[in-house]
Amino acid sequence: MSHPNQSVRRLTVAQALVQFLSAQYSERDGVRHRLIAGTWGIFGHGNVAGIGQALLEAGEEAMPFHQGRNEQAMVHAAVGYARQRGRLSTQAVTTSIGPGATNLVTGAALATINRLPVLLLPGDYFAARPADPLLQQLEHPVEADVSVNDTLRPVSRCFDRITRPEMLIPSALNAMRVLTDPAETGAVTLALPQDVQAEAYDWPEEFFAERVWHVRRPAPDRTELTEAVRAIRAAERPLIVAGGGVHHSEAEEALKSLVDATGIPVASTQAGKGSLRHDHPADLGGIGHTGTAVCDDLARTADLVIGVGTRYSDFTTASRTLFQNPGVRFVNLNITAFDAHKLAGRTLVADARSGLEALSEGLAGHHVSDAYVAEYRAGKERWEEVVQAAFRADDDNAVPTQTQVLGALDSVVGDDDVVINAAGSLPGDLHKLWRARSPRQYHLEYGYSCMGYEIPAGIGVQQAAPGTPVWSLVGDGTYLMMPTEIVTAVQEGLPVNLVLIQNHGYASIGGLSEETGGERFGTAYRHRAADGTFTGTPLRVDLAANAGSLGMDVLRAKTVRELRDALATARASDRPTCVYVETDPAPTAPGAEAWWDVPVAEVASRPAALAARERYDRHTADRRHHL
Ligand SMILES: Cc1ncc(C[n+]2csc(CCOP(=O)(O)OP(=O)(O)O)c2C)c(N)n1
Ligand SMILES: [Mg+2]
Repeated sequence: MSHPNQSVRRLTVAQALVQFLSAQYSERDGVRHRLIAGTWGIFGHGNVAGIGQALLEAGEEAMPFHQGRNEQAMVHAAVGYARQRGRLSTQAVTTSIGPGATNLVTGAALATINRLPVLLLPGDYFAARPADPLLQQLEHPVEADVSVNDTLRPVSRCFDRITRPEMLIPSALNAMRVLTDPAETGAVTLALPQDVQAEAYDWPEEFFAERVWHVRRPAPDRTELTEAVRAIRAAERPLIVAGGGVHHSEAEEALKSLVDATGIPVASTQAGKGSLRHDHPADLGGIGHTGTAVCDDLARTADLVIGVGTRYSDFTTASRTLFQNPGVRFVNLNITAFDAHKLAGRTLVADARSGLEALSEGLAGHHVSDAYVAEYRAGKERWEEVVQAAFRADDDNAVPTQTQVLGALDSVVGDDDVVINAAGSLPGDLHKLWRARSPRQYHLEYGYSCMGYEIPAGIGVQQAAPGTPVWSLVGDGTYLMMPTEIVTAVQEGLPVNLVLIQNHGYASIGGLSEETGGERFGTAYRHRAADGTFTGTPLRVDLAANAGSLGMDVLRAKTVRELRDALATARASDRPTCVYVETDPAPTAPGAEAWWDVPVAEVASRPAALAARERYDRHTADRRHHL
């Protein structure tokens, strides 16, 4: 189709998409960022001749290309990149058809749940259907237009399938809108049938013009603000719960100003930790099931909880058992009305920074009581002793426990080092113990808690923050789930550091299993014994040798002293380096201060489950509906 009075450029759909993406920018607070900073890809027949050819034609400057090993991992890398860049810049991921495309599902869910933008470009079956079924095609006997890519619909914030070239124009614009919308963002999927990718079309020149997407900071509604201020002024024991929205909005300074002026203490979720520096007198650390004693004590007695950019996950609310003050009320500052309404909260729908600034103005002259300040400061001091005890190693020549590993890391990192983790027993230990020194330091993916996020995310973070030491912390189970992107770090020359903690299986789920009557069934990495169970000797796998074989430098640390030295060496190195350590399983982490609801068998023959169910029933009695 030609466009009268418009100049046009004849390109394939794939070429047009790459050209379009190379000209998109985001802007917030007057600063411009390239929106799609690069494209990850693994090629197969679904994208090699379409997007692959288009990337080659565009060249590295127009669209940098990164080669991944696993499609899910490429999404993790893009997510890590986007989070480090404050959601103002992200990466695209191109895949083939079928298994390449469905490998995206886990990454897409992770991105969407964590509200982090990524652009997914899976190949799809021919739109014209010349010879069904093609290789890797699922033929649905009833719904002929279903493709395996439809599995991406529920995990995407926006999904489209480009079955005609001209569809790309509205669809690509809408995709950019969602990626840069602070309330809607997440995984954005444009499924690209392989014949359409290669088809030529006369594109209007304007489609390729630079386009800047303003990332808005909506201010609060006046009535909601007045009500929120009134509620906070009336509260005697207010507690701020800082969530990931504080970081996404870069609202840390605004939060600090509010807290400095009012004395209201801050508890943080996994996504929000680091909203205040750990040594700020009002920073009480993590809240909820993996929270600190001082936070959870305050949460139990708070009369007003001020949620800032939080989704109130079950870990935060201790499965709705944490906020026990009979009169407790919630004020929720959130950019999505969906989250602001949670726990029957008073809503303050706004950007976190705008909202906090408005609250500071409205609260001028207000300060919580001296007694309240003294109470939480004393609690903070007591918790600091818990941290020190967990980090301290009395014998430098002993095998470290896991919390001593964190203590050693704490002693070598600088203010800007980034520590990445997502699953296992580390998230709980880190939430309770880590001393976050800067807003981006504590990089915990705990929306999806996806084993295997850490290594690829480390690559994305390192790409976003060259020169910053990056630490991917992984357990042995997590390492085995997805070590493949080590090769990518080596290929890209990215000095990501790995701290690999060997404890021969799933310590976290083993503990959970024991608590819930499962007797650690199936959670240790051991040989099958004569009776058929996995209770034989530990598996003799050498994960350090594995990391070395993929191209990393490897340092094996057997003692606390060797560990500290190895961490310092890794930090100074300009090569990707793995610090491997076997840990002493003796528990040195503080126990849970609040409950987490994991249902236990209501009937069973084994005593462990019966005892666990009794405990469970006692806890469920504490559940509350906040109305
Ligand atoms: C992809 C994925 N599968 C399963 C789980 C459930 N899960 C959470 S932690 C964990 C074990 C992690 O083991 P490891 O990395 O060795 O850490 P450890 O528990 O020993 O600290 C499992 C299986 C998960 N979070 N992600
Ligand atoms: Mg383990």
